[in-house]
Parts: sequence; structure tokens; C-alpha cells
Amino acid sequence: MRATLMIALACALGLGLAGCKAAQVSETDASRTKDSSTPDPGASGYTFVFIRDVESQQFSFSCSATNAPGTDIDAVALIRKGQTVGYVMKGSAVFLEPASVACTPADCSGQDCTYASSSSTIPEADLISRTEGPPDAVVRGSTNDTGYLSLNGGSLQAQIGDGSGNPPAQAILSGDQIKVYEVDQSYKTASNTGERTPEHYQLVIQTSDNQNLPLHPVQFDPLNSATCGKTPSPDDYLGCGTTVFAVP
Ligand SMILES: [Ca+2]
Ligand SMILES: [Ca+2]
Repeated sequence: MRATLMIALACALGLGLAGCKAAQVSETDASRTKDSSTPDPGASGYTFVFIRDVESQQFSFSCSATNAPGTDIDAVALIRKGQTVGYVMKGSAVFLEPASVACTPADCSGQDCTYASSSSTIPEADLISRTEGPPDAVVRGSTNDTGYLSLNGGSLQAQIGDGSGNPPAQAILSGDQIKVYEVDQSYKTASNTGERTPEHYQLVIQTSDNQNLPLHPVQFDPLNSATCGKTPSPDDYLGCGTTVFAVP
């Protein structure tokens, strides 16, 4: 980027560098002059959500403490004017393996990362599909949990369908909010005594032509304040547990 800026500056100063022509062409190319901070609607707008697990970078992270390593994704909601208008579209969720997993099966509690892609208990496709549609995760005591995928250092990419997660995919618009349901303290109930520590991740929205826009969190769940704090700071880029993000 620095070299590009230097070439652009040299061109602006009228210096005869070989890179000037390319720099001038790119400035008249609509796809490259679009302001990446302003999502626009329609097919060329932001239609993908991308969640990157960063929990293993946290000081407190431990593989042996869990069989659900990293961020546990239950659902992702698109919120418009205060109303939920969509959830992850069925069949659209894709799990992307990291270069190196946070926890190998042998590292996890019980020698199996039960809710991660390497699970020997639950098929990977089943786990990935658990991120689609409305939130439904349940943390159980003696039987297997349901309704979420543990990212184990990897990432999840998906599109947003309607309020039941059915097609077609819909665009994410400026002014929308995106709520990521991460299995956290809010999943603890009277009959469901299991609990999960809120975990950290980054949320990015993407266009089909690979423009990425990282979103800022604007609201944490109060039940997670011991781990996450009460309110995200304006320069915060990480979700923590179930978190609402703003689309600028
Ligand atoms: Ca976890
Ligand atoms: Ca779910």
C-alpha cells in the first residue's frame, strides 16, 4: 500500500513513473473508487458475513478445559430498524479451516473436540448446519449439546436468508445491525446448568467481489460483563459472547 501511495503521489506531482498509467486507470474504475466504508445495497453490496475465531489468542485460553474449543456459533441475525429480518441461510454456511487448528483432538477435554470440525462424535456437515436459521443451541449436562459449531481457530462464512433462514440471500444495508449468537452465559437456564464462557471473534461483512468491511461491536450481553465488560469501546473490533454489531 505504501508503494501505491508513493506512486500516486509521484503521479500527482507530474513525475514520469511507469506506474502512473495504472494508478490513473484504477482511479476511474468504479469498482475501485467505491468507498469501502459505505455498504451499498443490491447484488454488488455486502451479502456475506464472515466470523473469525480469535479466542485462542486470549490469555485465558485452554484446550484441555473444553470439548468446544474457540467461539461457539449458534446463529447470526440481521436486524433492521430493531426487527430481526433474517438468519443465516440454510445451505450457505461454509467452515474454513485455519492454517493450524487451535486444539487437536488429543488436546481437547475427553480427547475429542466434540463440537469442532474434527469431531469424532458429530459429523462436520451437521455441526456447520447448526449455525443456520434462528438460534436454537442448548448446552446440556449429561448428553451432547445441540445447535452450535465451535470454530477452533477457524472461520465461518455465510449468507443471510429470511426470518426462518430460507432463501433467497438478502443484502446487508447501511444502518442494519448484525447480532451473533455465541454460546455464553445467556445459555444457562434453571434446567440447563451447563454454561459457556463468552468467547472472542471478529465479524467482517463481504461483497461477492472480495471487499471486506470489519464491523464494530456496539452491544454486549450484560450477563457476560465479567469477561467482556459492560460496553464495547468505539475502537473495539472484537465480539465477546453474544454481541450486536453496527453496519455503518
Ligand atoms: Ca467454546
Ligand atoms: Ca443454531
